[in-house]
Amino acid sequence: MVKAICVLSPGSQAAVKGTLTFTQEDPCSKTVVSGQVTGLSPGQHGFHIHEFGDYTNGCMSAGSHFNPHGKTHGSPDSTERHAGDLGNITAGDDGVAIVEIVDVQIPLIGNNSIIGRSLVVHEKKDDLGQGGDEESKKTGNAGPRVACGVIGIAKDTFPANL
Ligand SMILES: [Cu+2]
Ligand SMILES: [Zn+2]
Repeated sequence: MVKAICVLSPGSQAAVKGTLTFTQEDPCSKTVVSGQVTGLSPGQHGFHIHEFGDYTNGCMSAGSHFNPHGKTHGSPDSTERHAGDLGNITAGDDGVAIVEIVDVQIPLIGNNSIIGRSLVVHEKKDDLGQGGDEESKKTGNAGPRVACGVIGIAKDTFPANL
């Protein structure tokens, strides 16, 4: 099993914090993302893998949505989506979002591994490409990046598994 971890760093809202773990059993299995994000405004927030693991100028340096197949932005359930499109997470009135996502397009092993890229949490809801404007097909109109973090190899992954 390969395991990766992402500790969120501040973006446009310093109060947003979180730790997410990523696990993939073998090259054919889906990746499981689990953990929690706190300090959010109640409601839905766009949740994506972005292309660069770069925090030089904060979350803006993470680049665009991870898109190795040249697709347009969409829902995680759609065939027309960026690989990094994980939809939305939902915070309760306490500002806490519990994350439990299983996805086939964000491998930790092999080509298109997301290790070394970034996870970004947005201020607004991702419209999943259904917003009817041009931006919807690029970013889902999810707005500012409230927090982000680089996805790194976790200590209980053996290098031989990568
Ligand atoms: Cu994003
Ligand atoms: Zn996207």
